[in-house]
Amino acid sequence: MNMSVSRRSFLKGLATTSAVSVIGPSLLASSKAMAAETTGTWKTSGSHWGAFRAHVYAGKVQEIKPLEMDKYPTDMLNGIKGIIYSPSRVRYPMVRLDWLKKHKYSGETRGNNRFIRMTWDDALDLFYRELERVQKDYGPWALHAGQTGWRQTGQFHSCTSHMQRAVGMHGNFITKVGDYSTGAGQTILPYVLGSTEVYAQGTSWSEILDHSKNIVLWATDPVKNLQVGWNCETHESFAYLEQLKEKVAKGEINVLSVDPVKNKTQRFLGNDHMYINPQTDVAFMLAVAHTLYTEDLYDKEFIKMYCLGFDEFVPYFMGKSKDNIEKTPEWAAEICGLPADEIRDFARMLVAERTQILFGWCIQRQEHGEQPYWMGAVIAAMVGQIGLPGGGVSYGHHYSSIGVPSTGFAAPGGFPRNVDEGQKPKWDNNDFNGYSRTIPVARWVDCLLEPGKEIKYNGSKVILPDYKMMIISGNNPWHHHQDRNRMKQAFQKLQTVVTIDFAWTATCRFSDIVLPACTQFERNDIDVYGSYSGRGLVAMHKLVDPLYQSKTDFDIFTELSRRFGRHKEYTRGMDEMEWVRSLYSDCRDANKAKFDMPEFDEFWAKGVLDFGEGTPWVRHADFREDPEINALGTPSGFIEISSRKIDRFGYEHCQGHPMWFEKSERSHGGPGSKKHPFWMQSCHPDKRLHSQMCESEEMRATYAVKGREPVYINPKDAAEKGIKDGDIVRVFNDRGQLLAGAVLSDSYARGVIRIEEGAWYGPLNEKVGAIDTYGDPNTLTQDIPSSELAQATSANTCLVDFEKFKGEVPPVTSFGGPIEVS
Ligand SMILES: Nc1nc2c(c(=O)[nH]1)N[C@H]1C(S)=C(S)[C@@H](COP(=O)(O)OP(=O)(O)OC[C@H]3O[C@@H](n4cnc5c(=O)[nH]c(N)nc54)[C@H](O)[C@@H]3O)O[C@H]1N2
Ligand SMILES: Nc1nc2c(c(=O)[nH]1)N[C@H]1C(S)=C(S)[C@@H](COP(=O)(O)OP(=O)(O)OC[C@H]3O[C@@H](n4cnc5c(=O)[nH]c(N)nc54)[C@H](O)[C@@H]3O)O[C@H]1N2
Ligand SMILES: [Mo]
Repeated sequence: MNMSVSRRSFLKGLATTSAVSVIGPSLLASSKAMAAETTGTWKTSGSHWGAFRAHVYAGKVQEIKPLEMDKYPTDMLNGIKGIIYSPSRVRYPMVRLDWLKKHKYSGETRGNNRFIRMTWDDALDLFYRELERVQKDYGPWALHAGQTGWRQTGQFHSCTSHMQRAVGMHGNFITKVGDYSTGAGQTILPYVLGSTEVYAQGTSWSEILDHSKNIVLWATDPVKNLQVGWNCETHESFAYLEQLKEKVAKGEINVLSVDPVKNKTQRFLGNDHMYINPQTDVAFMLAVAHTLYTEDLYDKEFIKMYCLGFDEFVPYFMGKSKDNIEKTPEWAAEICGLPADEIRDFARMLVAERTQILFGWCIQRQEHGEQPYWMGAVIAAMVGQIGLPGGGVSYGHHYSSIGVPSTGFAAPGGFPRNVDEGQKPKWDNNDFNGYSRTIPVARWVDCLLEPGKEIKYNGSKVILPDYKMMIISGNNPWHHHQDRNRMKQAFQKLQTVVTIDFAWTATCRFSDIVLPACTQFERNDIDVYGSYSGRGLVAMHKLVDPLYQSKTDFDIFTELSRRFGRHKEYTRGMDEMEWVRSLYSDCRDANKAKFDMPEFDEFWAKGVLDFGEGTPWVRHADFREDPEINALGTPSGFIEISSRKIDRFGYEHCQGHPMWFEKSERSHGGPGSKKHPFWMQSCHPDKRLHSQMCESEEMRATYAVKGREPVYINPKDAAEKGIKDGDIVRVFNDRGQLLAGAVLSDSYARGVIRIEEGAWYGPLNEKVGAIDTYGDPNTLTQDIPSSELAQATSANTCLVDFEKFKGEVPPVTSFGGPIEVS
């Protein structure tokens, strides 16, 4: 398949594309939202989508408008009411019929969604009975309560902490290391740059705007992804992105996107674009290194003073070691689809002027995902601008206000996740039966399918535990994990699954006991305003009382711990508002010397506290100034272009220096592409936070196609298959099949399709292989590790094919809760 490559010279820059304004203060300014209300009250709260004021009247949230401080609110605020009043809410404690009635836990019918209603007392008794049984009959290795995720915001109510503290007071359990976001990146970069980098504050946007002449947006879509934050998002980054757009238009900064897709940021900035074949960035980068080296353009001084292992690496790209292939631009062109001359031009551009490279994270959520990040650091080192304002490499500017200067003020703490010091669990048993008690996060399904197997992980060995019970809170594994049909098989082996959620997700469908939590809008809390900027604090006022029979996670786990006499230790004798006040008061004390925070009541009434702007900063400037005193956290203290430590692990798929590895599935002529020619990327959704808000009917109406999740397809690819905009399409591979609604768009290169992650899984029935009626991309993704180093998810190493769906279209089964039986 031939890929259309942008031949415009990015060196001369200046795209004339008319940029569509996708962000702006007018976003939510409906006349209704601005109208003065005479009845009801306005309350303040915060969320992953930003801070807002809510008009509450007659016990109902009537409307939501952004906080005045937020100049770039996301239209996802419009989806909040749809979360609270979703037909998919978990209303009552529910227990799976077959699990309750039949013997041996009835794993074979798990997922049939048939549940019966229970009283809170009965449901919690059952939950407690199962905890007891598992600790008594097996031991701590038989319980997995370690999976975490995007709990709603609020420092006190952070729900996974509540679950793990209460369950931890009862007994020990299996937990995880790493995460789905940056599993490969956060594992490799400490060896190379001395920290995870992905979760570190980056060079301030103001420094980038003032000093960069080139910005490479490498697999990153900040305009889409900065709509949400881990804590309450301020959206201050968008002010800088607007300035960047002006500078692009004036020709003051050349911005170049390296991506198989013209993404939302590229369309907003109107910058130049390099289409690259998916998953081939490392081949491209090796050829860039080859060019810098053979044209003698690289910074020898920088390599000598700040780096280690360059000499061991050179023979690899010069064709003198390992595969003995010289990594010339001509070699790379065959793989990555970029003409050799463009690769050379790109290398020359990097060193000609100050260049800032900004990576996103999707590129490491693939097989060998460690390599692009390592190789990216090597390129940046050869360019020699690490530690200079507007130069070097960043791995986080699309995330949670990274790049907005930090204020440095202390944030409020949270509810403790662990048991208090000196306390022991009721079942004080640390015998894990030879199994590992911590597993790499994405390998939890492997445990069920291959219990006892020994796997390699980051220099150590992990023995996969044979767990029998799982407790899920604040995450949605039937969204976040890969390969649904494999998960179905694995879940049949589980004895008991308990899920605590407010939304009846596919995870609830595949559980045995489901407990109704309330949403964050039904409880009081406090949050940081600006995850990395630490701009201020937000009061999270309870908007309405918990709906139906839902309770706060705090109340649920108080009641659970009461069953083994630990509720007083669990709550420390404090109720919700006492906790919120005490978190505020500790924060006030911590900041006393620097900032005079008001009394709690004053803060609470006002709703927000502004610490003011932070101080601009340049990442790695201190290291550049003195690499001995400010040594990096790598084994040598220097940037490690080759790593002896990794080399000594002796891994096949992550060796002593960055390398190009062919993928198990790769489009554009790569392995598997004859049978399933299309690369499916499952990027993060523009109008959701993962699976959160998919339940919002108002929001779904803005993007769904005939009630299905969109699949984005290049118009020529669609035409060849007789598919038109709005058609229902069956997307499939050997792992599964789903229905989705076609959206044709030139933004997608030929051979590339996108289905956004987080679409609610809606299997036609519980059987392995059943078609997914709504369009969850993880019905098709591979459940394989990035490598022996990180064992991270490789969701984006995935090939599929598709066709126009013929025949009777089945109804979507994802929404509306369980089938209630009596
Ligand atoms: N194919 C593919 N898969 C992916 C990704 C990808 O790019 N492609 N991305 C991965 C990444 S980076 C991530 S971070 C994960 C995200 O995976 P998750 O964090 O599991 O995804 P969410 O949809 O945010 O799930 C959060 C769940 O917690 C519930 N919840 C929220 N707040 C509360 C609360 O206060 N109390 C209770 N009891 N429940 C609550 C929500 O209703 C929701 O069901 O997905 C991963 N999966
Ligand atoms: N709106 C919204 N924002 C979010 C989230 C959300 O759910 N919704 N989730 C948050 C979370 S938890 C995370 S982890 C981050 C995720 O942040 P990322 O993982 O960085 O985001 P993605 O949108 O998945 O991908 C970014 C870009 O990478 C490109 N890309 C993918 N594969 C390749 C490749 O092989 N080569 C190249 N060159 N480019 C490639 C995609 O086309 C896309 O434009 O987003 C955060 N922000
Ligand atoms: Mo993530």
